[in-house]
Amino acid sequence: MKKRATTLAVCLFLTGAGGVASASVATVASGNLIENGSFDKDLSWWFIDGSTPPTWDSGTVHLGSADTQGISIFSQEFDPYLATSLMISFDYEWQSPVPESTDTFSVNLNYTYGTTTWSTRLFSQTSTESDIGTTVSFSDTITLLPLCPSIPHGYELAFSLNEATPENGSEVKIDNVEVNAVPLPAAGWLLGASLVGLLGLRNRKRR
Ligand SMILES: [Ca+2]
Repeated sequence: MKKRATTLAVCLFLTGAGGVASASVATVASGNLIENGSFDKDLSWWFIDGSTPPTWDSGTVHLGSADTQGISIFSQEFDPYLATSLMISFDYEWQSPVPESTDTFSVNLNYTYGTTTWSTRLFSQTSTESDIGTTVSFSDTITLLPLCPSIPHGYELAFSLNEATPENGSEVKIDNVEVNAVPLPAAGWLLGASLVGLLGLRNRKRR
């Protein structure tokens, strides 16, 4: 009974603080939650997939290539710990030449609970919309569902390129992938502490 009360308090705390992104104090997790997001030496830590798998080149990862057709995918799972908001950023650059067909570059945030996966599209761009040869920095803050630490959960950041034809296929270069937890405001932690205290007190009185 006591264990259940404590778990409930932690979940309430997360719900109460959900979605607030502001100043200082209590950090949930510090630093980049993604491993090898700068692709210094290779593609280690990344899951590589698709009919035309990505390749490593000079400290960057490349989706697709000039003479391929198919899907190119790379992804990485991470644990947001107690974060309720994440700042996700990366740099991308469409390589020349201009593809003859319309190809699509997409980035998704996937959340798996049990056997169900939810997918949020963070970014999508076609080759005809692209600014070929220019490095563009993407950055966005995503509010997560309130997480209860006692429930298994998993997040995955996934990049993909869909190439329609092999004639002048697309190639997208990616670098500096970062996922950082947005710190909770101090008030959220105080609320959590007081809820745990209240539930603890109620438990003691029942005995
Ligand atoms: Ca790099």
